[in-house]
Amino acid sequence: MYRIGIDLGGTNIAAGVVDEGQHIVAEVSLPTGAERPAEAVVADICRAAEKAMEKAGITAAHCASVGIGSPGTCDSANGVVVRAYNLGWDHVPVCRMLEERFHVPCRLSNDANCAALAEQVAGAAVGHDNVVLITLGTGVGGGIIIGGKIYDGMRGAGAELGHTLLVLDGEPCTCGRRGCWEAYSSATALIRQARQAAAEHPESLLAGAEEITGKTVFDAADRGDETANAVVDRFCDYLGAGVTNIVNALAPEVILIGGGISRQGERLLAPVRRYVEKNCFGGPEGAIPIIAAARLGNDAGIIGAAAL
Ligand code: BMX
Ligand code: ZN
Repeated sequence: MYRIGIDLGGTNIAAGVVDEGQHIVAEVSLPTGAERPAEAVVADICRAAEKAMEKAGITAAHCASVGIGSPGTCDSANGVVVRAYNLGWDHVPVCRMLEERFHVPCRLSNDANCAALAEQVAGAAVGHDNVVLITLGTGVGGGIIIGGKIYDGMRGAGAELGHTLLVLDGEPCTCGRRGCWEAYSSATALIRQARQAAAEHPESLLAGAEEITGKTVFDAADRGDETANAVVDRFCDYLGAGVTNIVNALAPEVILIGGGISRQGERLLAPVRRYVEKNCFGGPEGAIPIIAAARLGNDAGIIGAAAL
């Protein structure tokens, strides 16, 4: 039997057919067109899934289930996307809509929850039952696996680790509050921090860069640029502080860091590990988890959604 996994994002819909060995055997991606009504987006989710099945040479009759990962608050028990501001979705009963089309059970969870589940069943956290994954992208996504299962709290509103407080009265967050971890540790936040530093240090490579991306900042740091190194060091401290909060709250066995910035590997991970060892409750003798990069990259959304 196969399962369909759908990774719904603000920019793209990716649908994949996943086999029993957790491999994506066929995948189709379409633009989300989030400015359209939810019905039109769901119609394209179905179209992407159908095209992926066609590519794999199967039909819905060969599939046991459909799973979908969406940004925002997802009521997984009822299959409803409660709120996803980047999609403009408010109480969209996406599972019912997909079940009507494919006549197989549909499961829904938040995008980062799906990525965490994927890493646990097929990625960097295989063999561990208590795992936290954070994704550093436009925002900071959080996925918590406890006892091998997604934990997202009442009405699926939990595990929003990006919106735990890091700085009282701090930087504004996309959620309307201030000082959320997301406002310090997302790729968006890193770019903002680099732009500020570039304005203060016109001699820096960052000031000369045509466009600042997360990679530009790390590249300039690699080339010995002091300003860029200071930005990266501070960014790692913010990340370390947030990871320390997770260790103190949950002491999971593994904490994985995903998203584009995680490709920086040890330049990011080593300072975060040092920060946690120095600052977590219990110190170096405390419950220091494995802190590593996520492994599945863009495939995590599809594999995790299918695994729901
Ligand atoms: C936001 C929030 C989370 C999501 C996270 C990562 C919305 C629409 N999104 O904190 O639910 O998991 O972003 O999303 O409320 P990404 O866009 O960075 O991948
Ligand atoms: Zn927030």
